[in-house]
Amino acid sequence: MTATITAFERSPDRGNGLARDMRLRWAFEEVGQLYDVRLLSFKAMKEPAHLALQPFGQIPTYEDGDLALFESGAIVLHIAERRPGLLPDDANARARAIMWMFAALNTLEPPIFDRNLVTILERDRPWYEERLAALDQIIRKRLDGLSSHLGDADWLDGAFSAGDLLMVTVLRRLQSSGILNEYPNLAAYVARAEARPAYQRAFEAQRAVFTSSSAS
Ligand code: GTB
Repeated sequence: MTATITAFERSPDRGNGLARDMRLRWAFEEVGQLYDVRLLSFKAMKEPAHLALQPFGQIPTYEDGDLALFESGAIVLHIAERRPGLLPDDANARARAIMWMFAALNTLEPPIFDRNLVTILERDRPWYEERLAALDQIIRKRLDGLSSHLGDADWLDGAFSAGDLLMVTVLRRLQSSGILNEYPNLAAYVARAEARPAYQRAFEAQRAVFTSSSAS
């Protein structure tokens, strides 16, 4: 049976690969698994049928036979566990790859996500500049640590893994801030990941949704 994921019918990022279905699409492409996509309007995301799958009314979700999942990190882990390509066989290396998945989602993503929200929702507020500066300081601390760890390696721990996949999707959300350019090894890391054929296929697939929705 082919797994089905959900994605925005019309992504607010205009097909720039920032919505979280991109993580799933990329993981599927890395492990060579076919998948189907069900596109949802913002209205449909809040209706009972979708809330039964995702209690917060968000995308993405994953359905395969009897199994329904939400949370992009959990879904990437599930995809990675079922086929080779995203998690090492060695038990210790596998544990470290999963550690980097958590680091991406628990340590890097929160301040980066907050920064994105603040720039969208609080731009006109009197505290905007101060809040942005405080978030940028936290983000730089996290990037300092990540950059030191990566050094001149290609990936976070040996071969490319699900940890790199999630980390890169998080770092890409800094694109418009310019902060990533202060860390040449991290900017090169993101570019290296984006050059992967699996990434490119996933990116084109999600961009095609936006292109066709804008044409209609
Ligand atoms: N923790 C959950 C997960 O990882 O799966 C978070 C899921 C989530 O935030 N989904 C967002 C959503 O459904 C889409 S990805 N939002 C609608 C809602 O909450 O009502 C977040 C996102 C949205 C838009 C952009 N963008 O325009 O650049 C980027 C990322």
